[in-house]
Amino acid sequence: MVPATISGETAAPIQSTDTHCPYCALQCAMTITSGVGTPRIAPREFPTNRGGLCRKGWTAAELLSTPDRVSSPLIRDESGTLVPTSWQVALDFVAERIRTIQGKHGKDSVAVFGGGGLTNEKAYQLGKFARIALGTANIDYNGRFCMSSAAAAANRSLGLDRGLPFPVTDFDEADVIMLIGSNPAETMPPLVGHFAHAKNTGGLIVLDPRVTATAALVGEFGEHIQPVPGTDLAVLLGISHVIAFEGLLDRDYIAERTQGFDHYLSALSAWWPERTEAVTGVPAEQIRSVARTLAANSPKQGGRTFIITGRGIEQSRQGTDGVTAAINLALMLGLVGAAGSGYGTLTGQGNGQGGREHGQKADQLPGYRMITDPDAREHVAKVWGVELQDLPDKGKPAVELLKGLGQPDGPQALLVHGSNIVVSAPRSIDIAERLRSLKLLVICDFILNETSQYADVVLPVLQWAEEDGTMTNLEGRVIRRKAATQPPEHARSELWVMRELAQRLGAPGVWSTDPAEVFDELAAASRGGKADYSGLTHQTLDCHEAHTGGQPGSGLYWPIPATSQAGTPRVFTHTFPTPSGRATFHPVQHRGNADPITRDHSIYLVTGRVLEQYQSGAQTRRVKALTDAVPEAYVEMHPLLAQRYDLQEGQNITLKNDRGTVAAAVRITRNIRPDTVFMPFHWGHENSVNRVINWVTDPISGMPEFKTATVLIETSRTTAVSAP
Ligand SMILES: Nc1nc2c(c(=O)[nH]1)N[C@H]1C(S)=C(S)[C@@H](COP(=O)(O)OP(=O)(O)OC[C@H]3O[C@@H](n4cnc5c(=O)[nH]c(N)nc54)[C@H](O)[C@@H]3O)O[C@H]1N2
Ligand SMILES: Nc1nc2c(c(=O)[nH]1)N[C@H]1C(S)=C(S)[C@@H](COP(=O)(O)OP(=O)(O)OC[C@H]3O[C@@H](n4cnc5c(=O)[nH]c(N)nc54)[C@H](O)[C@@H]3O)O[C@H]1N2
Ligand code: SF4
Ligand SMILES: [Mo]
Repeated sequence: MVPATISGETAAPIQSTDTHCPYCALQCAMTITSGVGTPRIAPREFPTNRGGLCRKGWTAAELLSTPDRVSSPLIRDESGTLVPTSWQVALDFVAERIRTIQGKHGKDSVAVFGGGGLTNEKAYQLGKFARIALGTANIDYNGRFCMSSAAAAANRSLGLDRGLPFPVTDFDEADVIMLIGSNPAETMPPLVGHFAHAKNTGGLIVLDPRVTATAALVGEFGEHIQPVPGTDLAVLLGISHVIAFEGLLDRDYIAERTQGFDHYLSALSAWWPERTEAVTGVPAEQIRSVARTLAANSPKQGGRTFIITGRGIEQSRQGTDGVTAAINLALMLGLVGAAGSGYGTLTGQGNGQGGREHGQKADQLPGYRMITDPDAREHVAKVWGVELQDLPDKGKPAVELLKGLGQPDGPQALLVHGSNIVVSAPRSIDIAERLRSLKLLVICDFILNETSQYADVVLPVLQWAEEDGTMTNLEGRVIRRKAATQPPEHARSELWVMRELAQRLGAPGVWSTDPAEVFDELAAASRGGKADYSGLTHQTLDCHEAHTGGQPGSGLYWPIPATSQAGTPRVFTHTFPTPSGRATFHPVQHRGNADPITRDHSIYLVTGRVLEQYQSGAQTRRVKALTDAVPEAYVEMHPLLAQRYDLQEGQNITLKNDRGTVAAAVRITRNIRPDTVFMPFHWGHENSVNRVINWVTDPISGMPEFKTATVLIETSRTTAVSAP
């Protein structure tokens, strides 16, 4: 912090602190000025946001002093009310209940659910806490709902999952950027500034069933592909077919840097453009023209092209294969690792990248090590000071874990750090039932979100601007988050909460509450792993982020081994971290959605986000300017569909399927396919779209099918029309 005083104001000390936004993975840089009234936020020059912020970033300080902040630990009393209590009583109660439940049902009967918004230090400590303080295998987190398909595909094909294997500034010179199921104009607005060159030269290609704010940028010369929801994989096979059979491949690259292409070629042969059109609704001519544009701008032709995936293709039961098709296309064109070109995914949550590297994923240990790898286990057990046999095996991925809650063989207790499950998990009505059947639900949060209504204990923790730590953004750039404001009296850091519980449970090992010390331990645990942070400390990061010589600081990209202490802005430039050093073409086939269109009146539902709300809405629905901008749940539909059901703008309707119903107001727009409706997932209770979303998962990644489902439309007048 830099203390200062502003003349003319009373003598309150003014603190200005350079830090980063609490929300998405772009991690825009900002300065917080605190000391008088609500802290003020100003954007800061940084390579990702270049002095810009979106509306959520500008208003992020408001939540720090929200009137409904949890002001003391809460325990549910016999009448069912959450009542204030002391930290001592709350922690003793939680530890005692955990001991009793584990005594009766075994160690794995206590589960942990983490979040991609936690700092690296908290995510690391949570993984360690679960494994050696609770001794449970059952820890997973909301990143399973977010990045798991992209991660699984990148690991399988390229040997490494670093969301963007290059800096976002590489987009600046791009000729072509193809965005598959991604809407950054709403989900990461300052990122779109990096697309200016591609946009201005007609090189933006957007795949989305809706004319999103991003699709609207393609202009006259770019391409908006509007597929039937859930068919992107087939579109990509169709494009790849044209590239292969028109001889537009980069044969030298395929020969030198990849393996398995011939096998893939045979999988492509069935996807000629006209067949692809029949499956996807995308005109054969558009498939041909996009394939030719991509090839004409590939590195072989002296061009610079990026293929990028987002949740639109990833959140599906074939999400891993969908991303694999995108990677295969990028490999055919010689993009991956070439200068000024590449494949990547846009990681979502603030620490969505770091959150998947340091051990809160069911099958991982810190440093992106696998918990099933004997060498990794030995290394981490040593750092944690425990015997090898004391490390549990891999746990269940999120959906499986949540489905099992309260079931005879499933977890009987759950600790939640940074997720609002009853709004954001699929099939949320059933998930709520599972939460109700638990013997213990403990929620660490700073507000009472919708999931708290099922909690036995709520522990009030610190918010982003109140604690130190590090975050790893969508480029794998490790940056510093800094304490800028004073926390309220009764809130405590999660590192402290974990230490207190670990001690009460008689856990082995060291439980520091100092983020810099926890980071040093994380760095040691990650040493030699794929995501190696061993060359980093809070202090070195502070130097790298400092503004020097008029240049904005920039953090460091992992891997950052202790031996070099230098970052790695670009990976894959010379080799792939696979046994052969090559990337692999994995053959994939289109299987389609789990929900079939079988009934006369069923329509596609797609889900996603709006600029002004974040995730389950727990945070942004408490910020006035954001809620004024988008106050309630809505369903977007085409005028033709509205006409068919005789619906007016603003009318309340219900979407229904076998899993439940969801209520929302109609918004009529031409920006969507007439057979499809769109609903954001930022609201709870009867307005939570996840009440109708399937919990079927991708067999490789465990990702549920969030993006698409089929529903019937019901209104008081149209019930008869829409009945099956
Ligand atoms: N404003 C805002 N910004 C955010 C967030 C937020 O909640 N609000 N969350 C952050 C997080 S965690 C994430 S993961 C990212 C997500 O960032 P994005 O991936 O950009 O966001 P989404 O809106 O979830 O999905 C993108 C698009 O997928 C489309 N889509 C739906 N079904 C299909 C399909 O079958 N095929 C294709 N091609 N597209 C489809 C939707 O129409 C939507 O426009 O955003 C981050 N930024
Ligand atoms: N239908 C549908 N469902 C979806 C998606 C979709 O596109 N469609 N997207 C999915 C995706 S990509 C994601 S990422 C998830 C996100 O959905 P959730 O996992 O519900 O994420 P948030 O709404 O960000 O919930 C964060 C909660 O943690 C609290 N919190 C914030 N920071 C901290 C912290 O540091 N510590 C603790 N203890 N608490 C904190 C907040 O107050 C809030 O209550 O939703 C998924 N669900
Ligand atoms: S784009 Fe993301 S990081 Fe930047 S201000 Fe908006 S929410 Fe914050
Ligand atoms: Mo996400």
